[in-house]
Amino acid sequence: MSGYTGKFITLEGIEGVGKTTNREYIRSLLEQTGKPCVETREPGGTPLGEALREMLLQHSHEGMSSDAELLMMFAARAEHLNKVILPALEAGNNVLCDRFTEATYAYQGGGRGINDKKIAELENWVQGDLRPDLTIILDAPVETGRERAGRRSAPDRIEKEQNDFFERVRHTYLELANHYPHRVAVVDASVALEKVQDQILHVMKQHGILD
Ligand code: Z5A
Repeated sequence: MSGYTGKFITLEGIEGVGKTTNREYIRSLLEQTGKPCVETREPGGTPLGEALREMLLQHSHEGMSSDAELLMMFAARAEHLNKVILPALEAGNNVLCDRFTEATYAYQGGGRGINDKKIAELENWVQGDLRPDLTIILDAPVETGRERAGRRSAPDRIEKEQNDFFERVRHTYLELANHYPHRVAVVDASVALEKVQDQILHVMKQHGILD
């Protein structure tokens, strides 16, 4: 839990499940709490983070080692926390972040096979006790997500991985929800948008984010 008066909400899932599509809706729900909402994303959210994002996603860095990828995610996160997330929470705002550390467990842990103890060490170092108040995992079969994402743009360096990589990512997300049910919720994102948003509203109420 963030321990701040504003809420720290993160949005997760494999590519194409609707994170970007649902951000505006979640933001409007958070604004019902009477506090402004700072919307941001990872990797990115700061000039340094966005530069690291470009290096992480562009094809010119094919073959990057998994450890380098992991450390760049946390370098971007350290900057993001210090310059954006913590100041926003300290000022009493809600923060809505498109991906955060659960993505690292899913992609670098589940996808790349890095031991989750290494990830937990970095998480504790960079974040201290800070954890999101609620992580919403938009879940859909890999084929559905990839088909939706493929309609939108050409794959980046991570998106060009094979289906088995994304199956491991999806599986790790679902495991995280099983381990941390008090702060990680799964929404079935394979259904029509209206039904996805009904579920989002429900989990936000269930987890005490909204009355
Ligand atoms: N990454 C990592 O490896 N480790 C980390 O620690 C972090 C990140 C933080 C960038 O993420 C990459 O960074 C990501 C993980 C890695 N790589 N991958 N793969 P990103 O979030 O910027 O990129 P993304 O995951 O590829 O997001 P996306 O492709 O933009 O997907 P999305 O935002 O979830 O989907 P969308 O754009 O909202 O929707 C896609 C399409 O589906 C669009 O046409 C919508 O209109 C449509 N859509 C959405 N919902 C529905 C429903 N319900 N029905 C029908 N159609 C729908």
